[in-house]
Amino acid sequence: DEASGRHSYAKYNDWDKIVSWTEKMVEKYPEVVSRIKIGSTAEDNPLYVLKLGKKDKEGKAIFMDCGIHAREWVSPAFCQWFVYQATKSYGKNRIMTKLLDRMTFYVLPVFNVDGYIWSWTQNRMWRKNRSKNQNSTCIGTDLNRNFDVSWDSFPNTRNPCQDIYRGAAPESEKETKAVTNFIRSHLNSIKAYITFHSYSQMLLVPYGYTSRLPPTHDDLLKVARIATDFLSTRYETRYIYGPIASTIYPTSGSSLDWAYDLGIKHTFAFELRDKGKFGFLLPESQIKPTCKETMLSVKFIAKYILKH
Ligand code: ING
Ligand code: ZN
Repeated sequence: DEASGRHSYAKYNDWDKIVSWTEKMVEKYPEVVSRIKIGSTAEDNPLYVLKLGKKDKEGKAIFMDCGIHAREWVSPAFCQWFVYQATKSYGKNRIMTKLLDRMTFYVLPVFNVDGYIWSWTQNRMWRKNRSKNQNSTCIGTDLNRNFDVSWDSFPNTRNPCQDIYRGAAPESEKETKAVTNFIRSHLNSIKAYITFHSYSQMLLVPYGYTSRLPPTHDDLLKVARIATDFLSTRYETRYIYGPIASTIYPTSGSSLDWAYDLGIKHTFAFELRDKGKFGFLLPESQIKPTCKETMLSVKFIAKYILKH
């Protein structure tokens, strides 16, 4: 039974295991890890951010979230891997030590907790959160259409029975609100926003709501190019990169566009493995390789942020 046994970085972990894992990380590495409850979900589960970095320092910060979509299980697996690698290399690996000494990583390992639980217990292919909708018996809002950026400009997000339902209003969802409040209150330090999805093997930059290119497009594209080059060095995994609208499809109300227009100049969305053979049902044997190659990209982005 998948739900029994211990937490493992090589397996998909259910929500209960992830919660006890967050506690364990704080206990094991109190100098560099703390846990912040940024809010709670529609079904009253806690939303936890792990704060990584040497205590009592100012400095630049990077906000990362995983699991905004329930069925994309390799995404939370990556956030757990990132925290694991960062903590265990602190004081051992020169680059990671420097990063944690000088900057802060805010890691939200599961954004859509209620949906994640639902995908484990009821419907493996669930995407949205689990909040009730008025005037519809269909459940859930797509949290990645619920942000206050060009919200509602695409009519295909208006149907509560669809997987890409935008919600009743921008930030109507408790999960969205918790994240946007947290980011807004740390805007002085947050210099980059990275969100992890699966699947497609892409590294996306703004915008999704328009085919217009953002003012810092050249810089974003350069970072994306080098980041995907680093990623491919480990297993030759091919990623494509570019703006959301032209690389995957046009979308409105996404966290990436919202974070960029809020003023966070470095925003990236990973679409992790694979390209469709297994899709959301990526075998556990691919978790570690996916995490290892992605780590190279994220470390490069972090180093770039520290320098610029
Ligand atoms: N893909 C993303 C989605 O929300 C995306 C693509 C990423 C759009 C970032 C906008 C911003 O549709 C998946 N697989 O969820
Ligand atoms: Zn997704």
